[in-house]
Amino acid sequence: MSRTLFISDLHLSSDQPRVSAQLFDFLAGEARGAQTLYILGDLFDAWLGDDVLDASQEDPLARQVAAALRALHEAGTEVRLMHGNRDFLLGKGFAQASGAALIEDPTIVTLGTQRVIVMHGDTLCTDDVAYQKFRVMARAKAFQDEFLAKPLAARRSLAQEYRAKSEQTKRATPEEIMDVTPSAVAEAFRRHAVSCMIHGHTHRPATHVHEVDGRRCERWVLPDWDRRGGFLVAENERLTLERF
Ligand code: LP5
Ligand code: MN
Repeated sequence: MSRTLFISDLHLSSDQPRVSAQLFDFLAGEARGAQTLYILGDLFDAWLGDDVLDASQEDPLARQVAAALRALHEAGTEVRLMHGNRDFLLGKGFAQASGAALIEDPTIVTLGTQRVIVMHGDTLCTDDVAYQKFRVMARAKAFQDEFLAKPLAARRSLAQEYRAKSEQTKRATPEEIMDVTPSAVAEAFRRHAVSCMIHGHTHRPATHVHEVDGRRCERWVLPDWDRRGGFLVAENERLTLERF
């Protein structure tokens, strides 16, 4: 039987060593023997550029995570990595160091006999207009090139500023705005002709059933790892959400 695992929203940072420890346990334990591990965005709390992997950098977390993913990859599990809204600057350097393959958002995956759409989830939050504006800016190549050309210390302080602004904006934004927009979910099921979706980002782990043009569709939302993490396991097309 083919076993596929999905995780997202770990938000790894050196301030939260417990979460990194949980990931290292997961990669050395539960994940071994799986055919594929999908990481659907926000593996890191903020990714400032692949040069954080350089041996000259004081913080070893990025190197440790890359090494742990590489060990899983070398043990025979394919690791596939999608960008989130915090770590969309993960690039070829990280892919090479970790053995992970960067995948597009969205990607269509085949589980057993079923085609499934996997995504980070932020693109489904179309009512969050302030965020979608930020997203367009942050994903523009010119903006990223300019950011990446700055010294690491300057990037770190800009990222802190963005994070603070984000936390401030979120406090003033109604909860339902920050959840997925139902019409965007329906549109994704329709456009990709799938009836199963897996995503993270909203930190609201659940299984939702949607009816789209008379079709029964399932949407699986992955948990974040900030308080209590977990993963989704697919054994052929059978999905189960597991919490730690
Ligand atoms: O991330 P989270 O969970 O707090 O909230 C998200 C949305 N916010 C974001 C912004 C990120 O947190 C910013 C951190 C990025 C770190 C990467 C560093 C590399 C940057 C490189 C740039 C090329 O994604 C939040 C959503 C929420 O999810 C729910 O979906 O609501 O969106 C907002 O809060 C909207 C805000 O308008 C975002 C504002 C960000 C700052 C804007 C720039 C301000 C200019 C600062 C001065 C230079
Ligand atoms: Mn996210």
